[in-house]
Amino acid sequence: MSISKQESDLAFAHIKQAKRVVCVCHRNPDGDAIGALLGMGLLLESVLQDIEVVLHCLDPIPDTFKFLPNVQLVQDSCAFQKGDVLIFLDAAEPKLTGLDREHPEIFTEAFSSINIDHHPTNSRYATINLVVPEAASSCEIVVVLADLLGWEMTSDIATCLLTGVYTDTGGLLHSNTTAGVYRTVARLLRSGARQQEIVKAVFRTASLSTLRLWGRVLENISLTDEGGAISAITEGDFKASGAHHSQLTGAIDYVNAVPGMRFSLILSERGGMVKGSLRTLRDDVDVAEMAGKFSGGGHKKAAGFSLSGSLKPEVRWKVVESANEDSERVVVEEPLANEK
Ligand SMILES: [Mn+2]
Repeated sequence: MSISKQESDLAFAHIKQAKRVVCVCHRNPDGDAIGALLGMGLLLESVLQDIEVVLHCLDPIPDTFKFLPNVQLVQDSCAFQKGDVLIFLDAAEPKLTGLDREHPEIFTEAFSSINIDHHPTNSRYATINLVVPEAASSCEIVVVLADLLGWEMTSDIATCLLTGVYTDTGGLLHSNTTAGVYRTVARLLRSGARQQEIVKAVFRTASLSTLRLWGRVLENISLTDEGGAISAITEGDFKASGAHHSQLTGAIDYVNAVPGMRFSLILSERGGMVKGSLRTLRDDVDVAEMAGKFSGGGHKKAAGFSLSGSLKPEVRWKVVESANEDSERVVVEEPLANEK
């Protein structure tokens, strides 16, 4: 883990000069974004007596994470002012915050900013960039920063940060779960992180609409000649299941479970865009590179992209010779994408 004492001191020097600190995580927030946002917010509140701390996320917090402390304080708008110090969390690029168009000034030298992230594609857009690609989650970097600065870790803060560690490692199951991750988990548990609360809310709770949506994902899986397990979800599927786009999170791991595949992909329609989520279990496949071909990015084993457009179903037919001599041939239908 590679942030130095100098870097953490420098970051804190900027924070102390703020009139106000605005913490911002990426839009469509996941557990790591929310955990880092809330954990950082609580840490700052306890160390900054006279400086206001604002928590910002452009999109609503998914119900899954509503159990976290202070979640009701997250705002979806902010009037940025001179003297604000920005802390960006888990956001690889300015556009992922959703603020780059309406508030481009916060990404310029007019504002002091700190960028805490673990995505290797991070464009280092802030004044101070605490970017650690070896970290499995942004929450781990917040833990290191807090420990370097000697900030107190309460049970609430540890619960927020452990949520990010758990979600970005798929419950400590992904290949990014290093010894360092387990050390961080132990460190957070010692500070009173409420592990079972997280497990229950994040990994053992699914609404009926989520289960119905995932049912469609699983039903629509098809396998390609290139070794991909692919599923597709249309706006119609979202509507029929009553699920929001965010409820698709996690379904990819089941698509990725088909044995012998090189990669898995879920395509989903959302408001004139098609989002692609890519995963692989293999060391010789780089899905970040695949996502890059569609102007996306991410990690070697988990990546994504977003294109404008919609999904068009396509059916491919293939004649295969029958092993059984009684019947002359068998026609196999291979739906490539969702047929609804
Ligand atoms: Mn993350």
